Amino acid sequence: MVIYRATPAFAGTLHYGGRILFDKSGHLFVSTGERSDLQTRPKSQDLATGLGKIVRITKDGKPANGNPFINTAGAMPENYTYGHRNVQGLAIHPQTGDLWENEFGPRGGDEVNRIEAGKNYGWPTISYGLEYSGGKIGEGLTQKEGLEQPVYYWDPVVSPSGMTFYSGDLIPEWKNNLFIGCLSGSHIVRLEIKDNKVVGEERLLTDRQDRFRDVQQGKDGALYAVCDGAHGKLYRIGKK
Ligand SMILES: [Ca+2]
Repeated sequence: MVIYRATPAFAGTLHYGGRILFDKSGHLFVSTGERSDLQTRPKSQDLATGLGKIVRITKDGKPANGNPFINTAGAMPENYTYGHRNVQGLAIHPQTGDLWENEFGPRGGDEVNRIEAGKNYGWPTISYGLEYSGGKIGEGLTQKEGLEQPVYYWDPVVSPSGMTFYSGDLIPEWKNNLFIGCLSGSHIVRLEIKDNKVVGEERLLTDRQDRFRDVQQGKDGALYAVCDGAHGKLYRIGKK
């Protein structure tokens, strides 16, 4: 059964988003991409579409109660935030309960954002990246009134993918740190966060050349990371 379909359909093979996460009330956050093409890219800013969004839906696919655009004429009521490029990671901060995400930037400008209902995260109006050709994105702006700044960004890119906040007891010094699997970066990023700002970054397993697709916490308090590619591996990270 299809419970949600990101529309409009587009004949392409890039930027699907695709991450799914339950919130505390049992609703689903779902991320979508803007399908990469110059023709579909502006739809990140168009609330009448489901492209380049984080949506919030019930388990049977209806717009969740309290969604920010439920009463906005012409807007899809499933939409929760907009102005995203290709959201690959979703996680809820164990202390604040806030939703955080990461998304691919273009050439430069991979982002970590703290998500607040109804806000515009800027793509493609603002970005810390360039076109792959080296040209500017739009007017080449990095900031604009009314558009959210990322909490953190990378240039050069790391291609952030699945992520989780650590809440276990096995490695107490990692409590509430954000762990992000990186694809082209072929490492795991550990971010220390204080008062909603990143105050430290460490890169783990940098010598492996593995594409880290996702990282999650196990019931034993260890972190588990999966890799894609020809030699797909599962890592268990227990102690420093
Ligand atoms: Ca952004």
